[in-house]
Amino acid sequence: MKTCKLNAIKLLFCISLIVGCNNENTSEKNETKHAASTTSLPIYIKDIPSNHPLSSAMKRSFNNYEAPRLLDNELYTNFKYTELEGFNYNNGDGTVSRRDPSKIIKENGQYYIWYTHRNTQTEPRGFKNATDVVPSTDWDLAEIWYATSKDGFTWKEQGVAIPRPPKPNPGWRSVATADILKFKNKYYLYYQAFDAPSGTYDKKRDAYDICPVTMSWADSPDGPWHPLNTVVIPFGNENEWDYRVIHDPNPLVHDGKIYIYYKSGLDKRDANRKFWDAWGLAIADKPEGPFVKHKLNPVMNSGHETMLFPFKEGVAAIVNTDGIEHYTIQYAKDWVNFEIASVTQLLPTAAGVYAPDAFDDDHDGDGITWGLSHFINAGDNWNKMYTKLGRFDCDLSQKVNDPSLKKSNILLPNKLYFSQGLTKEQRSRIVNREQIQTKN
Ligand code: AAL
Repeated sequence: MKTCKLNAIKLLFCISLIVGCNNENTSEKNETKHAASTTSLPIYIKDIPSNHPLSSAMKRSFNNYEAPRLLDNELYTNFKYTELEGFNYNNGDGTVSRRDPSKIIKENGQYYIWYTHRNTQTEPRGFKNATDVVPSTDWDLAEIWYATSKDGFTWKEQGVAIPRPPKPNPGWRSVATADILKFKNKYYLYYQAFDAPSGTYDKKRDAYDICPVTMSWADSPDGPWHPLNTVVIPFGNENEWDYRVIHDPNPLVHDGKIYIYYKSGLDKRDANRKFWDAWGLAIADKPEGPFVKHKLNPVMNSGHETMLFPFKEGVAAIVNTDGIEHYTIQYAKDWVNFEIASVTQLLPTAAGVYAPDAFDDDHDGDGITWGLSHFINAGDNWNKMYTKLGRFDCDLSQKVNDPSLKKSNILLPNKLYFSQGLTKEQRSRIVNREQIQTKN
């Protein structure tokens, strides 16, 4: 109801802007426009005259977002976080990690989630110190495990879904960062398959963290999983934007086809970290491919680990860190051309969302209200690097209306701000500059 009213206001407003523009050359209308411009903007949105002159910011409010007020914006939310029950992290000694959760699906009356699971003799020690049993990074020497839950808060770890296959099959070193697809009553896990410790520098590609994306399928979410053992999303050619890496496959179903969004990026992926993370789209008729890359790729210009779900007739994306449009929620009505729908804060990281209609392909996505996020540096100790899973709740659903989740003034503890302190070098640069200025 509320949305209809707002859409009506938006429509009226757009029409009025168009009408206003078309009439710009007639002197009669110019007089009206002039008359309107001497009046302040009315206090009620409904009272704004069709030809009232607007600043760029106000035009943007009506034209660029779902709704001008956060409270009415179905694609705005803040996020609440809850610790999970049921996962053991070996007292946070860095030897056990769970990260990069998949989407969550509900089958047989319970929720299922898959994730990167590492249980190694030591914490990650960098690729120079990696051995057959010592991991380089948090996602090295990992397997894909799964867990189930009745309520989404307490989870029961069920064990391995996709083990590391024997050498030389893709992923013999590590399998990580899986996402789930349900298609025609079969289940498909797409994931990254490493044949070297992640972090190893690949001279040919001038990049770290190289691995192909492959897939395993099963008749049941409990497995057994059958590996395809081939690359499903091919790397781009040299000089193409997605030549260096293909990461974070995220499958959905649209118009009877499999849509996989994946991360790659422009520029060198070396230690200077000057690369530009961006997202591509690859489409196939069948889960095993062949996947054809969209000619407008990349379709998103930001996001390290982007979370996607069907929304209305289009697809929405939670764009977390990295890139010019980080911390935004975006929407692509045509599943290709993304626009910013809102800007928000404290977003989940690399989360797996529970989108009940993720694979329904009914052009009427409701949205999401929860999922599991990962939290890197879980023990606040980079020398014992591990990641844990936690739950987030939000209101990005058309059916749910929780005004408390539409607030933007989230109070964070002061110590969080002061934990973002200056380095010694920054402090002395600032002090030196002050001293020079005082002398002058
Ligand atoms: C994640 C993802 C991919 C990367 C690594 C593990 O956040 O982007 O999965 O390879 O980091």
